[in-house]
Amino acid sequence: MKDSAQISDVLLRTDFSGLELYASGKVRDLYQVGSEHLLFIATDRLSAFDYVLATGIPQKGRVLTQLSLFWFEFLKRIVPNHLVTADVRKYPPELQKYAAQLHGRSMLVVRADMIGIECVVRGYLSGSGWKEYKAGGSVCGIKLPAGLRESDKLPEPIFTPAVKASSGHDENISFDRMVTLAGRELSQQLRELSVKVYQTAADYAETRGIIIADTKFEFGHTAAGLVLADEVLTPDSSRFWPKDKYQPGGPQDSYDKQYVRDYLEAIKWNKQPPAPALPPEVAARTSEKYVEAYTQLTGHPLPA
Ligand code: Q0Z
Repeated sequence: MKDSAQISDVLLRTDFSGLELYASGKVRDLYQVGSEHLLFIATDRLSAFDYVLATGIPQKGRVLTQLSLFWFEFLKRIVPNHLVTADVRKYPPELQKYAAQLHGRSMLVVRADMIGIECVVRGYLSGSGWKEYKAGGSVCGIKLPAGLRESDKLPEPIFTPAVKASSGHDENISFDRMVTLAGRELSQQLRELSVKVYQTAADYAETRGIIIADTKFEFGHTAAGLVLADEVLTPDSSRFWPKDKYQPGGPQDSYDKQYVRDYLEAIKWNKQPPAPALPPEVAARTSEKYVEAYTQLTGHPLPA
């Protein structure tokens, strides 16, 4: 009966009465569960040009969650992570009444003491990295060779930390600044770990036809030590480029959001709120791109 209703079921906002909202982002919500755990939920919201659009993308929350789970498993020998379980039946009893909403798009995680620095690794020159390079030949204080073009592959991946600025945007900082904020030993540990995790994931993704141009990790301290937290190596935390279309010398099409960006440019949205709704076919094609990213990267269909 509701096969079609199920698969087109879009979650724009969560409402778990009785649970305390711990944090809410543009596209994700975090709830407090007991004193030691958090419930991490990926909604189907989509942000483009810094705004959350009025239209949800079917399957997006499931794809991001399942991709994070894939990477946590793939990377667990290199880095411990905050995941407890994504099996809703193993969630605490008070969450069971929300099982249908939570299935596939949520994770029960250990509450960590988050390190307030975004651990960004770049293998390619794009976004703010490209802007900084164009302006002064370096990125976050790292001097790069002359003559690089936009989207070029870097000689080796670089660690370019950032902090949340008051504007809500990320502000790139030098490694020295990170040392001042977080201490030398921890900063060196995070830099080494971040680059290793990126390299491992990017090497794998390339064999599956996807370039991970850059990505952002967030780490925290738990009783068990340092863990990789948040979502990992998703299209929302990374730039994914289809390898077969890679053409350095300019910006690359986004693996997932290109139809949305093209539509918003075509209607000449002034990029001021309210963000417009998307035509159903743009939402549907975008959904297909997210699902395709999962399938292409993992080699498996998106789990039911
Ligand atoms: C992650 C974020 C989101 C908004 C806090 N395991 C953890 N322990 C403590 N804090 C966090 C985590 Cl993952 C944590 N964020 C990022 C997620 C909505 C902000 F769903 N903030």
